[in-house]
Amino acid sequence: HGIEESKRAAAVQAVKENFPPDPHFVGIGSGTTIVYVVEAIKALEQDVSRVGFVPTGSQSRQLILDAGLKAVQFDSIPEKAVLDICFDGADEVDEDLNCIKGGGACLFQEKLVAMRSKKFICVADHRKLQSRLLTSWPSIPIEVAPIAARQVLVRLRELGSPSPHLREGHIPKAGPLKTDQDFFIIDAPFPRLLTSSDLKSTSASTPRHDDGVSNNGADNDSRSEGRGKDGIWEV
Ligand code: DER
Repeated sequence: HGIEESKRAAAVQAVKENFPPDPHFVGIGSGTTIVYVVEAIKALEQDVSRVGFVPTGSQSRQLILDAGLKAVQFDSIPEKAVLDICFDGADEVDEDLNCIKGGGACLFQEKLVAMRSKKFICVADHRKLQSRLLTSWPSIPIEVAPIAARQVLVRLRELGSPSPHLREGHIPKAGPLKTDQDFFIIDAPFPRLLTSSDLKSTSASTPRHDDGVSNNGADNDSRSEGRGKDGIWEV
């Protein structure tokens, strides 16, 4: 099969095996594979005209509207309501179904929708499956508020990323790409996935100054609150 046929086959099977008989809200992810998921939903026998399809960004919303389906923005869902299911793609998946997401710079809304869904169906062709993450997708995308970007870059370097960097827009626009939330995307390459002990060990280190010099720990009392000498907060 060519790649497009593999994506379509994965999408058709995912919808056939998982689309609920009478859902109220269904999450629709971002990227190119999800196009085949919407196509498969449209091809279902059942009537989906009353289903609220919740987008994960402007591309996803356009896809829902172009398919003639009802789009319901995340903040319009009734307060106590949850989504019956959410379909989305991924950049890389391991055998435990851990995913790297964010290649399409929609990960904030994707996460919002996935976390509010009873079930998350990841639709990915064979290229995405690796024995461990960071094999074919070299970095971890992070969506960050512009004002926090510099501090997050510092922290990522402390966590061992050799070259975390802001993702540039691929359209003629000087400066970093902006997401649907008007946030930046940092891509942080890592040689291997961090473990919780990696995170514990670095966060236990003494707070660092901007110039990277560790303080002498003199302000132990403030460190207990996680705030370094010069106010840098350990995350
Ligand atoms: O950004 C994401 O996480 C998307 O789901 C996306 O990367 C998947 O893209 P694809 O279906 O075009 O490979």
